[in-house]
Amino acid sequence: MTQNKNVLNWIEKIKELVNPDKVVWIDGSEEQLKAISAESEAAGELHRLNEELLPGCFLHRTKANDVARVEHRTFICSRDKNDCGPTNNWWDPKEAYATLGELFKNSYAGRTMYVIPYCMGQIGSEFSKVGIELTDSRYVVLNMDIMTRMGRKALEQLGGESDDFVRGLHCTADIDEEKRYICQFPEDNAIWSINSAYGGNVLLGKKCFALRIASYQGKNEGWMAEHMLILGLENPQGEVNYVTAAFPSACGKTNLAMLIPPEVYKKQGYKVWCVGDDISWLRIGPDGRLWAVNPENGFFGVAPGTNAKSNFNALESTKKDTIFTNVVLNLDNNTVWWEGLDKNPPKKAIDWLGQPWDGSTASAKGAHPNSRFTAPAKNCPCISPEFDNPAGVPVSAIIFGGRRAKTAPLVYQSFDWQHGVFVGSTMASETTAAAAGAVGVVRRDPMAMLPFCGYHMGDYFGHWLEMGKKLGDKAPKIFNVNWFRTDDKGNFIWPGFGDNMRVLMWIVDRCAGKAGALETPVGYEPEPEDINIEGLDITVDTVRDLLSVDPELWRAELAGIKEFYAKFDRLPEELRAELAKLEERLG
Ligand code: SAT
Ligand code: MN
Repeated sequence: MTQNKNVLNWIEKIKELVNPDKVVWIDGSEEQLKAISAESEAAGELHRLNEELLPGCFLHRTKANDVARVEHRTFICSRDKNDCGPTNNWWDPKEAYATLGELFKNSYAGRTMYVIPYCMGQIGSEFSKVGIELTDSRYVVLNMDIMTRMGRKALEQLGGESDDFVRGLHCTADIDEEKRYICQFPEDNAIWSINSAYGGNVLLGKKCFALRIASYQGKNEGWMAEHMLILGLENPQGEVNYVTAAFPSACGKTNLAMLIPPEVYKKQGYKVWCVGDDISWLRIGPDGRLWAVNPENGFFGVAPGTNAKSNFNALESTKKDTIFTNVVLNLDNNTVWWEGLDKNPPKKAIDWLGQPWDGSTASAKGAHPNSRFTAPAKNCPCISPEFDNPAGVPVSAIIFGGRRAKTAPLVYQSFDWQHGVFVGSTMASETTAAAAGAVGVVRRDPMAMLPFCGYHMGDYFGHWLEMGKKLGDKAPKIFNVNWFRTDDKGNFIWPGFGDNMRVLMWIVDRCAGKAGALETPVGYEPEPEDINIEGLDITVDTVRDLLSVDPELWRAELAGIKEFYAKFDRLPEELRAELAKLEERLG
């Protein structure tokens, strides 16, 4: 399929190591993909769902020990340990290659090697980047088909001479968690992943390339790879303002990206367009503004909690050509179900572990909390007309956010870019099921990039500050939001979901110079009256509460930030200065 010697030589070398029975190049044609899904079905890896209700859809179950990303087994293998930084696991590349080399040796014996050329970003765009993933998993092939632009066209994008592609090697091996490794080699443009068959560990175009490797490339090439959704907010005059937002995994990026405006805005003609739900590649455009592209081609969304009310557009996106992973199989009509889909769990069903399930056992969940759908972006009813625009969309605002039961107010704006970088760098969130480990623990997750930054986080903050200097007065405004404040009983106070648009409206108006603000120690906040609550059953006083900044809690926050910053040997001075200023403002 290609004459590119760099590609062919690399594959030859890997073949010698892993010793496949057969090599199949993925050309991206419909016949080939159909044949591969039929083989998967025959092998019991995929279960075909109801062809009338869910045409082209399949269910897949992973092994019970393989249901999320494994951050403690994810490594940045930079030559110099200092380039990896204090927030990543470092492994000497020589040792990593040696250890994984042993595991990969003959790992493909008796298996087929699929060669997946794929493109992150639009085909034909000078900003796009090509990767090649070698895998023994048909499930990976079929998911990569949904998540990326793949096949022959990706090789054409690379061209016959170029060496600029990310070399991804994956093997399912025995799915042995003791021997599971996800290794990034930023200086070699390489990723090696073994002993997993779950999402972010094996769909190498996603977190491994489009964030870890790409963030490193971005630092060297003057752009940014961020864990951000992109959405467009269209006003009744037809003008669209774009915002990006960084939240940790499973904190509602997909929901915000596809939100349906509440009635008060819908009736006036407001619309929301989804450009992306997880990853943004950001560059300074010819006009000096910041422009965002979604390098992906599909959504790998969390299923539980997704329903017609929480995210109608995501649910619609999963109605055809979608792969469901670790959800419930409804035996009555051969469809799928998960907690939070509706109030009628199927009585005759199979749970995510493959066991009979009757929907009545309140204790055992039918779907895994991190069960997922892989759906084509083009299925989304509100996909932006700019989705395929290689130039991307101009960004007016960057929003940070996390899950905080207390402390962080509903929304505030940073005083300027530098302060905004401080706000992003000190982001914290309560952990979710998207990664292995305890759920509900507060952890610092700068820019939601803690598990995804491919180099030293201190240098990453420096890169953010640098980008701000280049953008000057054309820089997007930076905000922080928190939809997750709870009352004394632990109930969420803010309604969330589509109503988050009420907060976005203040943000967009601020960017346009149309909304006022109050100055607080942490940043600019709306006047409570400036958040439109028409049609909600909360009062202005509730909004005032949601916006409150409790100095006691914030002093505790300061202590947490100091402790976090103390980890960094390479922390930009500007951020220490911002910390000192915050301390001063809090008194
Ligand atoms: O598993 S993924 O990394 O692809 C999804 C996520 O954790 O955000
Ligand atoms: Mn994510």
